[in-house]
Amino acid sequence: MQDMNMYCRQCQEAAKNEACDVVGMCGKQPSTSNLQDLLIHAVIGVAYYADRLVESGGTATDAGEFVMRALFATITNANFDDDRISSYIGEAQTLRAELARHCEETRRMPAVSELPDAATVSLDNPEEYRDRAGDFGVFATENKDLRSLRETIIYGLKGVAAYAEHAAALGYQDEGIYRDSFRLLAACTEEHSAEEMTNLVLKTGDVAVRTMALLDKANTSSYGNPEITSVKIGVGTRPGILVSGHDLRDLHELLEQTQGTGIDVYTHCEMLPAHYYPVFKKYSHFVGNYGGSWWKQDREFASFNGPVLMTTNCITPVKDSYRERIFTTGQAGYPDVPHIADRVGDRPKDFSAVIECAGACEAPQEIETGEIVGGFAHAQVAALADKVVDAVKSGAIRRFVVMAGCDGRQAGRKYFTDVAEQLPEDTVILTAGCAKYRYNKLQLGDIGGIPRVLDAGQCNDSYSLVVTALKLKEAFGLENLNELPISYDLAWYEQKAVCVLLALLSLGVRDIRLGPTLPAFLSPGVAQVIVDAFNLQPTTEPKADIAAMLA
Ligand code: FSO
Ligand code: SF4
Repeated sequence: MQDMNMYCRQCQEAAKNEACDVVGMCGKQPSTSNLQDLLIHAVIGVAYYADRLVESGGTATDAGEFVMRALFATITNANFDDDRISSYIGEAQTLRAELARHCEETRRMPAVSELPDAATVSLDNPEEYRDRAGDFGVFATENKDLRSLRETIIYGLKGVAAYAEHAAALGYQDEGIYRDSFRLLAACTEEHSAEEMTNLVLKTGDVAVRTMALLDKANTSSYGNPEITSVKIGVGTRPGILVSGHDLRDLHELLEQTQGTGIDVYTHCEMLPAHYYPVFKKYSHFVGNYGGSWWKQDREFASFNGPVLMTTNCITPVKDSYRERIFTTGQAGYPDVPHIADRVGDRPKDFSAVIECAGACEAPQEIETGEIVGGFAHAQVAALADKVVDAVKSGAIRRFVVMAGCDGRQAGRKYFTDVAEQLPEDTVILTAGCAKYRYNKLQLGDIGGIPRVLDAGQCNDSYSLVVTALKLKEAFGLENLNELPISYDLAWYEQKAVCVLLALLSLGVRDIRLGPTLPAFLSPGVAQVIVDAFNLQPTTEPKADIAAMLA
C-alpha cells in the first residue's frame, strides 16, 4: 500500500485494468474505499463466528441478513457515504462480539489481523485509512494467486448478497445460502491449497445459482411471471418520478403511494423489466422507461426534471443539475443525498418526500420515442417452446448468443453493439442485465415472430436464461448444456456479473467470451486455471468472435 491512497480492482473499470489506487474511476474516494476494505474485514469476522455457530447446530439468520446487507453496500456504485459504511463497521463489531460469545471457541480469532475499534478510525483523518488499509484490503494475503482466488470468492459473494437482499425484502430467505456464504468467507481466513480454493470459487458459483433461483421465486411469486411486453420510451405531460436500481418491492410501494396523485412513475436502467410483471401492469400511472444505461444518468436525470429514486446501484457522482431531487434507499447511498429509511417490519417505506418533490417539478423532457419489447423470462419462453424448437430444427434459428451482463462507459463496449448488428439474421440474442442497452433499441427484426433480441430481465434474470437453456437441452434430448447451439458473449462491469459468471462456470458452461476485458483481480495463474478448465476467453474483434461462435 506504500504510496497508494487506496487499492480497489473489483470492477471492470479498474484504472489501466490494474487497480484504482489514487481515486476510483467510479468516483469512489480513498476514505470510502479504505472504509469498505475495513468493512469487508469486519464482515469476514462476523462470518467466521457465524460459521462456527451453524457448524455446532445453531442458526444465525440475523448474521446472514447483516452480512448480505453489508457486502451489498460495498458493491461498485452502490454506496459512497462514509458515515453509512462506518456505521456498518460498528454493527459488525457488535455482532461479531455477540456471535463470539455464543461460540464454544470464543478464544479462536480469525487468522487475519485484528479488527480495530471503529471508534478509533476517525472520519476526519483520511491519512489513517491510507496507513492502515493494507492491513485489511487485498494485500492482507501475500501470495498473488491465493489473493486473487480470495478476491474472486468475495466479489462473487457481493453479487450473491445483492440478490439475497432483494429476495429477503420480499420475504424469501434461505438459511443454506447464509450458511454457505459464512463458510466461504471464513475460508478466506484459512490456509487452503490453490486447488481447494478453486473448488471454493466453484462453490461460490453454486451459491450464486441458488440465490438467483431464490430471487426468481421471490419476484415471480410476488408479481407474477414476466410476459412479453412493449414498453413506451417517450414521456407524458404529467410530473414523473424516475425509479432506478433493481428492488421491485421499493417500486411496488412507490406505485401504491403515488396512485391518484397525478404523478407518473417511470423506470430507468435495470428497473425496466418491472414493466414485464403482471402485477405492475395494473398501475395506469406506471407509464414507461426513461433513458438507457446507468452511466448516462448525469444527462438523463437532468432532463427528466422530476425526482429520481435510486433503489440500488448503479449511482454515479451526483451533479448539481439534479442534486436537489435525487433520493437513495436500501443499500444505495451518497453523501448529502436524502435517504429513504428502511421499512420497519411489514410497514412500507415512506416515499412522501419523493412524492412531494415530484409535485413541484415539471414533466420530463422527451429524449426519444417509440417502444422496446421484453419479458422473455423462462415461463414465457417455455410457453413458446414448441415454436422455438421448431425454428431450431428447421434451421430458421441457427444459433442463440447469450449477451447478458452489464453495460459500462468505456468506448470498447461498442464491441457489443457491433456484434449484435453483425450477427447473421438467423441468430437470436438472449439477454439480461443492463448490457442490453447496447442493442435493445436497434431494429434487428424477428424470425417467424420470435424477436431476434429476447430480454429476460434484470442481471439476476440470467437465471432465466439458464432455465431456458436447460429446457432446450431437455427438448433436444441432449446430455450436456455445451451441446446446445448456444454461445456466450458476456459483458461484465461489477460484482453481480462476477456472481453470474461463477454461476455459469459452476453449471459447467464452457467457451464463455468475457469482455471488454478480463477482470484485473484474476492473477495470470488463476486466469490460466479457468482458461484450462472452462476455455474462458476474452472478447476480441466482433468479426472474429462471431465467426468463432458460429463455427
Ligand atoms: Fe447493471 Fe449496475 Fe444489474 Fe450491475 S445497473 S451494472 S451487474 O448494477 O446489476 O446490470
Ligand atoms: Fe475502481 Fe471499480 Fe473499485 Fe470504483 S469499484 S474504485 S472503478 S475498481
